[in-house]
Amino acid sequence: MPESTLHSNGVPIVFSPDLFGPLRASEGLLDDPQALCERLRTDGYLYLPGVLDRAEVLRLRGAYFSLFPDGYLADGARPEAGVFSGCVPAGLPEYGIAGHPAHTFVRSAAFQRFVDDPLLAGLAETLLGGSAWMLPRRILRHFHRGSGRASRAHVDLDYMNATSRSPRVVTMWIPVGDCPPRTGSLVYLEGSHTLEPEEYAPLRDTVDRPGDRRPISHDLELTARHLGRRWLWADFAAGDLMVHVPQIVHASLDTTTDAMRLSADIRFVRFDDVPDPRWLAPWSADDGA
Ligand SMILES: O=C(O)CCC(=O)C(=O)O
Repeated sequence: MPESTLHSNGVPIVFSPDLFGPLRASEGLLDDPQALCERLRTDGYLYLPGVLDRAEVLRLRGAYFSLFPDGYLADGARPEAGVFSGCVPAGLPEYGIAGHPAHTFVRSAAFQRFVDDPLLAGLAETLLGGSAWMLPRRILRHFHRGSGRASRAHVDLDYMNATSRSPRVVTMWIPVGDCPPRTGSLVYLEGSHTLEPEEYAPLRDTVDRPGDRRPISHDLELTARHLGRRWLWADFAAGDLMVHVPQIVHASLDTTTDAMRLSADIRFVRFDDVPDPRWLAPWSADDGA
């Protein structure tokens, strides 16, 4: 991408080589479990382009956007394209709460079938080194342009630490549709899984959500400069899969395209660990977890 300005939570960040770098792709290691585990340890993430069935992912996208009332999608756009009309129909419930399509969708057979892909469970077991299961709280994240919402810089462990700070969790982030940076892609702070939490603790004092100590920052440039690290990005496409460890700092960019951002994140834990009880029920945007 040429040098330009992106945003996250409405805060600008210049897309320049000192602040952004490319994610390293690891799909070539899929047949080598040891190398894959080593890569996850080294990078804190696995970027696996094209490992899922693109047509299947796009079908899921279409099934979700078909649930919206008339007027939400642009005139003539197929649900699979997920193009925003610019208008949120009156009466649509708050995002992700009971009655909203995202709340319905994570409880649907179509979504369950999709996340039950044996490739995902097999990969989790390889990476966790033993029998693993998927936590029932699976999040669907949908942003349209103008919503001013994105995920603040955070580590997953700060949201799953009720029982222990067990590192035996892997998160899988699945773009449900093409998701270049301007559509609101996920970005990872390079090598940040090796940081001590004390190193980013000072950033939490200026986060735009006073009273919540879990997010690290809503300001991605401040975060990058404070920690002297770049944000790693990719031009995600439907069919790509990201895996990350719960200690890596990540965030998302604002959606500024007509095409909407849709993704799912799911987490696997070892059978022999006690999971955080907040992740044992299906996701609802108002579950407070
Ligand atoms: O999709 C997002 O914006 C955030 C996802 C995330 O934080 C995760 O998958 O752990």
